[in-house]
Amino acid sequence: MKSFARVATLLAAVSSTLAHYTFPSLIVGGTTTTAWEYVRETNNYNSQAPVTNVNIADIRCYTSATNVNASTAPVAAGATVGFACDNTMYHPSVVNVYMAKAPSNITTWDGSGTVWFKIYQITAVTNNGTSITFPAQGQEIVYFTIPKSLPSGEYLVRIENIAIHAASTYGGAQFYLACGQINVTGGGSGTPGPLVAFPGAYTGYEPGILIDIYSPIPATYTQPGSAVWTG
Ligand SMILES: *[C@@H]1O[C@H](CO)[C@@H](O)[C@H](O)[C@H]1NC(C)=O
Ligand SMILES: *[C@@H]1O[C@H](CO)[C@@H](O)[C@H](O)[C@H]1NC(C)=O
Ligand SMILES: *[C@@H]1O[C@H](CO)[C@@H](O)[C@H](O)[C@H]1NC(C)=O
Ligand SMILES: *[C@@H]1O[C@H](CO)[C@@H](O)[C@H](O)[C@H]1NC(C)=O
Ligand SMILES: [Cu+2]
Repeated sequence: MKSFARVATLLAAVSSTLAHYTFPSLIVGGTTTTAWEYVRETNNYNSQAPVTNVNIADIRCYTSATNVNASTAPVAAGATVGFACDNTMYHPSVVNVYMAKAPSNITTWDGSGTVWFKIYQITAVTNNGTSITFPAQGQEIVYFTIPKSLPSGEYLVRIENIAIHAASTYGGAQFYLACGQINVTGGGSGTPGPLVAFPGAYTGYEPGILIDIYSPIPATYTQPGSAVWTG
């Protein structure tokens, strides 16, 4: 089993040198929209490289643009929305989707502050140390529901895929992320929470971020981030 774990670690190291991935398209009304039409173009749109430092501004939306040129997609509260990956999420990994309401014009808002709440997650499945599997692994689309009671308004929607194949040392987890812009209509009067900030939500020492998934196989897995708000 030891040698198997070593081979798995080696394979993970090799695959980390291959092309990675971004999330350039929102899926709205069942249609995959143009790359970077409703998603803010990320700094890695060419390299597809992950963020590995949870303490830098890139962990928020992975963009340094000051003139955001993404459009804002109209979406009804309660609707299903998705993000399409430009590859598959081929690493052992988990997913979180967060949202944050723009205080005014979303175009000029960078998403700073303790304003983000989680609406969806895909965690790992464990079996008391016998196995660990990743339902997100190999998927290329992540669908989620905009909570029906979410107040109407303009929101950033942030997808985050945390790859933990090489996460046994600090800074080894890879964050693939992007922020889309949606305009929620027909919403309710819910109060989303708990709220977190990016950076701030993670220290990098969380048991679901700093973790060896091979040896021994973890008996349980703790999903990083705040609790899901379902409305
Ligand atoms: C939008 O902004 C990005 C930088 O974030 C830039 O690379 C891209 O060319 C711009 N697109 C258009 C159509 O201006
Ligand atoms: C938001 O700001 C952008 C850039 O300044 C501007 O083009 C746009 O018209 C504004 N939208 C609204 C609804 O004010
Ligand atoms: C989980 O694994 C531990 C250690 O091997 C064992 O003692 C325990 O009985 C197991 N629990 C279940 C529910 O299988
Ligand atoms: C969002 O929808 C509201 C209500 O229909 C509208 O007034 C506003 O201009 C929209 N904002 C954007 C950015 O489309
Ligand atoms: Cu990788």
